[in-house]
Amino acid sequence: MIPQDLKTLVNNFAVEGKIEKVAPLGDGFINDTFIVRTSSDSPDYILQRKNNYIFPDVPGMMDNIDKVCCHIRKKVIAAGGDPLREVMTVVPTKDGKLYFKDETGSYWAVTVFIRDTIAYNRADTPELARKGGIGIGKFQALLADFSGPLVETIKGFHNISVRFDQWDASIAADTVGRVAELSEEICWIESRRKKMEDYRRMVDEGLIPIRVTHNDTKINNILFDHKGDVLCVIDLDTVMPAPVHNDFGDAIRTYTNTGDEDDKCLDRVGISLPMFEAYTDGYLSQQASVLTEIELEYLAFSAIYITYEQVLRFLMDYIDGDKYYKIKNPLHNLERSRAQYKLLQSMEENYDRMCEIVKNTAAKYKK
Ligand code: GN1
Ligand code: MG
Repeated sequence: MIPQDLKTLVNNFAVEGKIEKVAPLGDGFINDTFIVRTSSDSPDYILQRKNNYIFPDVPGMMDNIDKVCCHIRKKVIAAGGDPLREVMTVVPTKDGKLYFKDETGSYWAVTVFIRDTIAYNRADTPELARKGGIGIGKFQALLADFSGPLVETIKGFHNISVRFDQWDASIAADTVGRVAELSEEICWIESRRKKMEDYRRMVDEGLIPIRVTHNDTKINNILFDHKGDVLCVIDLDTVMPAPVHNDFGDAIRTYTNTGDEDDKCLDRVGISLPMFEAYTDGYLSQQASVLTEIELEYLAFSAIYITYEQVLRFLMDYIDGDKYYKIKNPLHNLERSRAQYKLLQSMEENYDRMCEIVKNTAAKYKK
């Protein structure tokens, strides 16, 4: 779509000021994101084309996001914070809808752009990881009393049983004929299947509680301020009722990785225990007295669970012919899966130490 069309599109929303420029922003794997620059005294905005192959109910999703933001905004205001910086603001269309559906059927949404923030792809220091942990701990705490119903924006998002159903179907279909060359990688998944199902059974049986969680807490979904504190948690497309483990696990997957998510140089990839300890410390400083024993017991495991799931999801997308994640080269999903597998192995090797760190940190903060 050419920029002029995007300007016209943004004009369907109740934005302030004159739109000067609309330009692509970042390289998200799922949605298409643009920055909307306006005349100087008005806010800038984020425009997103929501991927409705992945999110089948965009109206339901936008309703979730708006409800969650309203809930958080009230608390930010009550605490004397800045509601335009500490929580996302959804900008409705001029006729009051939370999204705009264009003539091609694409869904678009606008939020206020938060200036002067920093986003990271990896934590540089334990101090940053600690602050990230505090941020997600607080985010969960802010939503602890959220009572409105939320739609499940992606069915069974981190439910490994649902992922196995998809996985079995992908392997059986083998639509682009890649299964034969992947016996080693497929074995990575199959050999750990039972362990993952055992965890999920505890969720299904109600032993592990369901709370409102973010479900995509990778570090670049968080905006930090210049002091290194978490300012605002963004990318709320997947906020849903789920176990807290999803948020802890996905954060550990990204904050502690010494390499990149798709690193081709596997020697660079592994878990940094100082980063793990720092994130755990920040997170439990907020949540230690809220979490149940079983939630604490499975925190370290959740990093393994979510990283395993990510190995599976990247590999499954490669098997499916790269339909889900945007890729930068034909082997990208396979490279991502291999790099995440290296991280998984490193977590498995360090698992006992991770459990010990969680236990000691919980004891430090438990009242
Ligand atoms: C996607 O949307 P984004 O880029 O923050 C994905 C996550 C994956 C992540 C892998 C809705 O996150 O689940 O963990 O890529 N989001 C969705 O980096 O599938
Ligand atoms: Mg994101």
